[in-house]
Amino acid sequence: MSIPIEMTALLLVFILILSLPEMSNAQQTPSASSRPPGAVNYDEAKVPPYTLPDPLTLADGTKVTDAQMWWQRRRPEILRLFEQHVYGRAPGRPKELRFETRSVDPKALGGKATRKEITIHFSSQRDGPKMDLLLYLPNGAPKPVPAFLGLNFYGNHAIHPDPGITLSRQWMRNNPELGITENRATEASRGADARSWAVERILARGYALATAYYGDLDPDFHDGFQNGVHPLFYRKGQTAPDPDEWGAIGAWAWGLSRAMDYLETDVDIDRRRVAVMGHSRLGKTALWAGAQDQRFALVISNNSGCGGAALSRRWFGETVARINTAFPHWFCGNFKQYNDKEAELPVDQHCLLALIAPRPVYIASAEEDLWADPRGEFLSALHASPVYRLLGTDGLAAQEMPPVNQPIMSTIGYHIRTGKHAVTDYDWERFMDFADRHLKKP
Ligand code: GTR
Repeated sequence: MSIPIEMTALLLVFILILSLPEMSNAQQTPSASSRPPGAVNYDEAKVPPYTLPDPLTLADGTKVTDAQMWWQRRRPEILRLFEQHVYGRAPGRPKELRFETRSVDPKALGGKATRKEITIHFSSQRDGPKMDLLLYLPNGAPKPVPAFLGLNFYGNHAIHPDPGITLSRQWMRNNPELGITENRATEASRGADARSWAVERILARGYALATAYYGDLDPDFHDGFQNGVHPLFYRKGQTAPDPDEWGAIGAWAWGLSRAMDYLETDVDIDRRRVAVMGHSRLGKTALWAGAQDQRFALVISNNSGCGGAALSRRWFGETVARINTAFPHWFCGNFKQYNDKEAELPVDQHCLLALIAPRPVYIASAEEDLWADPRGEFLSALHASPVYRLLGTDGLAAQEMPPVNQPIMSTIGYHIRTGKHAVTDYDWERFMDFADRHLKKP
C-alpha cells in the first residue's frame, strides 16, 4: 500500500514539530562535553550558553515570593548546598576559645594609631592551634569605630614596615623577593606586602584595620589536613575531613568568624559596622565567611574569580577542574565531582552573593585579570540582584558592565579597574567610599 504524498509531507512536518523542543534544548545545554577537558578559554564568543539555578526557586520547584520564604526556606537550602557541594561544613565557635592581648601601643605609626596584638587560642592548650590578630585603631576618630577585617598572605608583619609588629614564625611558601626563605619570614619581610594594605589611608578615613595571617588557620599546601585547625575537630579515629566537610577555604573563613568573635568584645570597635574583605583566594574566603556569618555588616571581594564571585558555568578563565587540580585542598571533596561538569552544580556563585543579602556586598574586578573572569564576576552580582530586591534594597543599579574605573555604588557594588590582579589603593578607596555610604551609624 502506498502512502499519498500529502500524508508523507504531513507526517514529516509532524515529526519536525515533535523534535523542535529537543533541538532548542540541546542548544541551551552547556556543552561542557564539546570542550577539551581542562582547557581554558579567553574568547567571549566561545562561552557556551548556560542556564543558572534560580536563587528564588526552591529545589522542589516552588517559587520564592516573599522575604519570609527566602529566610525560612530558600536561604537555608542554598547555604546547605554550598556546604555540601562547594566549601564543606565547618564547626562553630570552640568552647575553649580564648583571647590573649599580647601588646598594646597607643602611639603606633607616629601617634596616628593604637596597635594591638591579640592571640586567639582555639583550644585550651597554649601550643594548640591559634591565630595572631593585628589591630590598628585610628587615634583621631571617635570610638567605637567601624572596621575592615581581612586575612593576609605573608604574615601581619608584611602589611606595614612598622617594627612593632610581631614577625610571624609560621610556615610560608618560599619567596626570596619578600624575604621568605626556608619557609619562614625574616626581618627582610617587614612591609613586603605593604602595597596591598592602605593602612594610613584606612586610618585617615576613620576605620580600624584587623588582619591575621591565613596560614595560622591552615598552611596553604596540601598535606591531607594534618596541620592547621582541621585535626582539632576530628572525631575519634578521623584523619581527614569527610567529602562534605571543610577544606582550606572553609578553615580560613572560619578564622574570620573567630576574629569577629574577638572584635565583638573590643569596646573600641563598633561590632555592627565590621566589613570583611579579601583578595583572590582570600576574596573567595571573605565571600564564604560573609555568606555564613551575618555579623559581618558588609562584604568585599577583590579579584576573587573562580570559586569566589565568578560564575562557574561560564567557560572563561579558571575552571572548576583547573582549580581543583591546582589546589586540591581548597574546597570540599565533593566539589571535585563538578570538574568539567559545572552544569550539574545545584548552585552557582551568584547564589553565594545572594546569601549575603540584604547586607551590602562589593565585587571588585581588574581589567587584565582575565583568569578571574571579570565579566563572570559582574554577572554574579547582576543575578544576585533579584534576591536583594526581594529583600527591599536596590540590588545592583546596572544591567551592563560599567566602563573601567566607574564604580557602581548600589547595595551590590561593583567596579572593574584598569590593571592587573592585585589590591591597590584605588580598590581600597572605593571600598571605603562604599562603606562610608552603607555602614551608616545606626
Ligand atoms: C591563583 C588561583 C586563583 C586565585 C589566585 C590567588 O593561582 O588560580 O583562583 O585564587 O591564585 O589567590 O592569588
